[in-house]
Amino acid sequence: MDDGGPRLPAWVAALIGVISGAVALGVAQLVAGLTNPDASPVIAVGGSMVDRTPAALKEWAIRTFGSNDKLVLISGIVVVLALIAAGLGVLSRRRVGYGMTGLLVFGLIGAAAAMTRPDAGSLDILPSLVGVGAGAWALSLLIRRAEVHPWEPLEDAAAQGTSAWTDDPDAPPGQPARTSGETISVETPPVMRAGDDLYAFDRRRLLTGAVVGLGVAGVTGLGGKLLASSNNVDAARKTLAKTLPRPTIPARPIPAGADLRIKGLSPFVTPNSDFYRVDTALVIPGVDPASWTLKIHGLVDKPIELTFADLLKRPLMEADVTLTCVSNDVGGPYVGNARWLGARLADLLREAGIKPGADMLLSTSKDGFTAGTPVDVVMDGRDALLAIAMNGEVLPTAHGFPVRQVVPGLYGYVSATKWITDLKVTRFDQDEAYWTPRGWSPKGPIKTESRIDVPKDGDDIPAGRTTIAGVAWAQHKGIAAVEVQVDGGEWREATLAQVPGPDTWRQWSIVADLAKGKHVITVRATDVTGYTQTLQYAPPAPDGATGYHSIGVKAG
Ligand SMILES: Nc1nc2c(c(=O)[nH]1)N[C@H]1C(S)=C(S)[C@@H](COP(=O)(O)O)O[C@H]1N2
Ligand SMILES: [Mo]
Repeated sequence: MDDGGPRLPAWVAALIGVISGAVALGVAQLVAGLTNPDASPVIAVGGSMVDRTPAALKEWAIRTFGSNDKLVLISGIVVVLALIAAGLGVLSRRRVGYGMTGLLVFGLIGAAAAMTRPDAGSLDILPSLVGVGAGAWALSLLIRRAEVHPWEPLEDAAAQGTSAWTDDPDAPPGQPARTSGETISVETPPVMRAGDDLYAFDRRRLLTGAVVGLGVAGVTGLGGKLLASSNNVDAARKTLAKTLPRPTIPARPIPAGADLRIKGLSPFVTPNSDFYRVDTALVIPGVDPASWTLKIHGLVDKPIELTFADLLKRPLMEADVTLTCVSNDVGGPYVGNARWLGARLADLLREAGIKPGADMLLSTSKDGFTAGTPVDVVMDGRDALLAIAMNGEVLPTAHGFPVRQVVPGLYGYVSATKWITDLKVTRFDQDEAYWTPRGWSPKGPIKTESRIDVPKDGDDIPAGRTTIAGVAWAQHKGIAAVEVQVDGGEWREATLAQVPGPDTWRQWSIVADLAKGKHVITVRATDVTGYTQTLQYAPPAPDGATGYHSIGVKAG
């Protein structure tokens, strides 16, 4: 219902809505920073959206945006929220209560999302609710500040003893107008005719209100972000870096011939900073090793609960293992090789005592992600680890600090749980891991694949002798041969680099003589079991891509 006064222009109301929304989010961020960063409404809603995203859409997002997929999602949510807030502002012209109700609804959605996150605590309701309160307060304040009523003198005008309101609607905005015989200053609100509605607002009060509102939103939002990142996890990583235990069982040195050192070819060891990152976490979970524990329970004789100190006291071993993401399409980037330091999973499980009939190891992360790993794979002697370090460095937070699982030969989604906190020994017919109900196969052995790194697809290269090089992987089997074909001709065997074992990728290279013109170069690998990767293309879903990687180049 109208209060009878002239209404604010729609854009002013929309602006007020957006500023109030920003105040709500900023304050929510601050409260989240003080309590739990994951409980920020945008992060919580985004997280729920990630968990509800159909596999095909997730696939598309990873393909299209790569590791920026999270940034794109958050930006999208913020844009949608800004549009909604603008709409609520416009509604508030009719009655502030409409805008307030709208804000409350969004606060409840945020609170519901935060409360239903897998790692939710009872305090997680606070950021959304306090944020909405602040937003509602900002909304009513800004609307009241900006509105001008014919019967109310303007603040500035009143100070000058003049009435701001003009009875001459045709008076040009910002110009002194005659009102009841008095003149007023340039502070006169613009008064315009639009249809039959008289729109007016107090420009100066709106401006100061907007600046203060944006200031509050910015300061609280930034403060919340700072609080969230200045937690003790970084400090704990630094302390651990000084006391990182030495391996009881060091890995064999990486053979000198493992890296062919060809420009453009993936280095044998992927630096941590270049290592691909794939996970469902919008905010990297902060897990303090001082309070970290790992429960091993389920179908075991003796459940175990391990502290981080307990883990460090165990014999630690190193292993060179190449991780691969099931979402990696043919020729894709989601594969990387690192030296991991950790405790042997099989030893721990043996201590707990696996009961007959158990065939699945369900690992759970701090943020609720789960992976289901076949028990027989973990127990067959391969270097399945609870890893605490990566390439000689404390595990980076993005890669699972303080502890993650690494199992050679299995795609990450069924084995490589980061920020791991729980291990349940169970059965595939009794439990389901995160990606299974989302359309991905319950089991995910890595498929034998190969990739051309140099030249790149679409490159212009000089005609004549050209080095073609890349990587091939068949973890826990090992790569036996790589062949390269130019323009559908004969398959020629590439030179293979050395490898420390069967669990890493293997570099390869070959020299080809390319005449002037366009060429298609294709690669295929054969693993140690004698299996040659299939030509048949399969997309990543449901259990990993297959097909030959081909590139096109122009020699000139
Ligand atoms: N907690 C958690 N762990 C996770 C995931 C996840 O979403 N959450 N994704 C898995 C997937 S799909 C892959 S491919 C690997 C990637 O590990 P990286 O990010 O260290 O490369 O982590 C695995 N571990
Ligand atoms: Mo993955």
